[in-house]
Amino acid sequence: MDLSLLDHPYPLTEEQIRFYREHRYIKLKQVLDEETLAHFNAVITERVHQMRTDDIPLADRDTYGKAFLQLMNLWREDEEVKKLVFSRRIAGIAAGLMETEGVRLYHDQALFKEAGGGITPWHADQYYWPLTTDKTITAWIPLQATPLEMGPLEFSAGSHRIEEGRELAIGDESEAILTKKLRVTDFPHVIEPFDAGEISFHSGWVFHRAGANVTDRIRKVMTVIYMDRSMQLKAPENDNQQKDWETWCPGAVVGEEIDTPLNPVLYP
Ligand SMILES: O=C(O)CCC(=O)C(=O)O
Repeated sequence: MDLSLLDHPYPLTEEQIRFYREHRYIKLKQVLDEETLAHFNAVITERVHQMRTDDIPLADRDTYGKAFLQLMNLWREDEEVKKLVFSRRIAGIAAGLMETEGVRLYHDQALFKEAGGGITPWHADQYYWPLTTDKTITAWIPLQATPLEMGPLEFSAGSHRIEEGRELAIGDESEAILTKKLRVTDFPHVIEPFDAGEISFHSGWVFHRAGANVTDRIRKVMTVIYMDRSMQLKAPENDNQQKDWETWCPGAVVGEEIDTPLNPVLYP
């Protein structure tokens, strides 16, 4: 399997960088080709099935649990998945959009929204992260074309400017409060399908959600979360940040660069 595309640069235009700076999300087409996508669809599906431990029926889960199966740091379990997570093409886009020289891995996760799976409530990711600056970005990589019925990622474009609501964990409350709050702002609510090979990038403080998967197929998505290469650890401000420190960067020291074996530099 020729995976050389994973190392080919994906040049960004000035316009794309400006768009991201303004809206803190962007969707980019043809980052991956159909062959590469099909390969990782198969590899990641297999790995998710191996790593999955619980088998609680959808109906018995809470809103977060109904949103997706969530498996983390697949790169450490699977050399093949690692090739996607360590892709210089995707990491280079992350660095370009954040207008930073280099990026490190924070962690990866597979997010599989099952057939009949529920919504992903509105939230901002960085509430969970003990990181000092907003130079953080998630590559959301659908492993198939994702029509509206499957629950593609939605964004409140530019909503990183709102501070109220950042303190909400993902759940019924964040969905209720943020739906109301975001409706009365001028930030456009972007709900669009994803083509095969299209990837979105969003920053840690922009609010986003996803609809339910009303199809009979799983919405398979891989995500890679990057941070500025010189990101420092901050003292945790809530239990989730404490847990993230222990899980994603154990050994990192408050006030120092997060340079642990779990956080390799992926670009340049
Ligand atoms: O895939 C989803 O439904 C939500 C993903 C998300 O919130 C994220 O990647 O930050």
